[in-house]
Amino acid sequence: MLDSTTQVAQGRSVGAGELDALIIGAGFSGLYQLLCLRDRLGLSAQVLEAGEGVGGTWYWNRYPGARCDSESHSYAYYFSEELLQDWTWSERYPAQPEILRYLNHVADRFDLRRDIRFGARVTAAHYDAAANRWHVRTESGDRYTAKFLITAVGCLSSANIPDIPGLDGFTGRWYHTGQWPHEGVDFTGKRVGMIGTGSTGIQAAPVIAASAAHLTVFQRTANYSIPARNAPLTEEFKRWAKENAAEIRRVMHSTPNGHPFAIADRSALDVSPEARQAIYEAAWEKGGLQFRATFRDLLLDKTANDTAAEFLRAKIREIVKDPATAAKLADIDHPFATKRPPIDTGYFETYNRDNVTLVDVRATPIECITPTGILTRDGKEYPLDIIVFATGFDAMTGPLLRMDIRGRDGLSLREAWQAGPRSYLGLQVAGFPNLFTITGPGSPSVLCNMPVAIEQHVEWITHCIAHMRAHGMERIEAQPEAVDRWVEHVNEAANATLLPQAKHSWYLGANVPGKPRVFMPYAGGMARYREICANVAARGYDGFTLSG
Ligand code: NA7
Repeated sequence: MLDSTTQVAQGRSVGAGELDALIIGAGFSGLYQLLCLRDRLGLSAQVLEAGEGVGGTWYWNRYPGARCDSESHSYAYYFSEELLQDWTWSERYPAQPEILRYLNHVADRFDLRRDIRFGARVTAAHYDAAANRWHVRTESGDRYTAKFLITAVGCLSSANIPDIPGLDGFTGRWYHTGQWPHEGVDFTGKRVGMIGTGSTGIQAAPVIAASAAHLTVFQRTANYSIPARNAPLTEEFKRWAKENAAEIRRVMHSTPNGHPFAIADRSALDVSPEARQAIYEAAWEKGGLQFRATFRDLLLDKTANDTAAEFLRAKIREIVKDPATAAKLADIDHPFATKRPPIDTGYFETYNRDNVTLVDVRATPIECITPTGILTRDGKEYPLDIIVFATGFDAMTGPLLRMDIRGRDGLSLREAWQAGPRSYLGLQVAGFPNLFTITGPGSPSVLCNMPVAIEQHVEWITHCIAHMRAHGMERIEAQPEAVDRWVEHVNEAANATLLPQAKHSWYLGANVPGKPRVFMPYAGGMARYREICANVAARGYDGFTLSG
């Protein structure tokens, strides 16, 4: 029998022999990591990308209404002044095609494409301790060898398609929003059923309803949403963003969630009810994720949170004309922002259309998918031509665990993370030397404006590898005690907030049956995390073992 390393080592060897570094994924993370390692450190580095183009999340998520919830001037790389000056966003929130154009622009501008292999889905990566090398294999059997392996696989790239009986026999068409056909889907004259009311469903529903004959939304958990108030950017704003890039970067680096706005330093309970209402009204009018920044204690104190939650529930009841539908939409069972708070363009208004129906599948769960529709437990069948699964992702750990990653002594990541992800700083896992996980579980990642989290990780990894080279070090590995301490700290940070109170949140892995319930991202704030990582490096990579 072959050992695991030998199995991976079989197959066609590709590329110019052994590489210094192999990067998995060509989204925001992988592109910048390639640039840093190749052009700044002079390493031989390559990216393996499953898609046929760059973009990662934005390559796959082409569903109707797909748009970023971070404001465009903050949803960009800040490492290059020239790049900041030569790219101009057109809207307050960038739509998927514009982000994809941006990432293609970045790939061309920095000549990255020549070191990216497209259509190369990594299936296995095994560490050979004797040689201190990673052997990586793709779906098509190509194999690569590298000293450093860096996963840039994104947090939301493994589609969660619920196991509902009958899907195989459905005679219509069905799609998951995260695997959307490139040619688009024509909803004209179709009866569409959409399952899921997270950020994606909330973006997609108004757009689907505008062209479908009928849209039935299957809601399991009612959700808050705040108007995005998207609009074209004015020439004045575009100029301001370019002229003030340094200040915008400073603000993003100083806030807990990496957005370009500060959190107000006041408690929701220290102002009068009238003043609070006025503050919420102004934030509602302004729109966007900034609503969360109105008070410093919305995620820390349940009573403070209740004031925001009640304001938002009242807005739903005000917008939605049918009281029964409004009641279902406003029956939200978790504190505001303890699940990722969506922002929308006409979501609640969509339920005032004659061609839209809301089905509460918490009250009457989906029994099965029939050949012609969806049947709920009360015996009602909803006839459908198309089913859209806006059911989210096996977040954070899913993209890593679907590859067969094995560290020392054949230890698989799946075994190591059986009871939930355990990492040091979200960057390394004990037993997996020279493997770095960009925005891995245990780092701020999804609780932060992603490009900010990504740049910090990529730069930290780059400095770490530069340090190793300067000191003749070949291997770096997280120490088990450092992992234990970090996991404890990640838990403490989450428990200091209201975040774990949303029992069905994907932050906890609760959306995927059988997944361990562990709060995955680091909730201590991006600014604090940045400082922790910088201190670890300054102390000679405290908590890591470096060896020659
Ligand atoms: P989310 O936020 O995970 O939302 C998925 C939605 O699908 C959510 O409403 C789920 O209900 C629902 N869902 C999942 N499985 C089922 C089944 N089996 N039956 C009924 N409903 C189901 O994913 P999104 O794609 O919207 O957003 C992901 C992130 O992308 C977002 O947070 C931003 O960071 C960008 P549940 O709440 O689990 O009861």
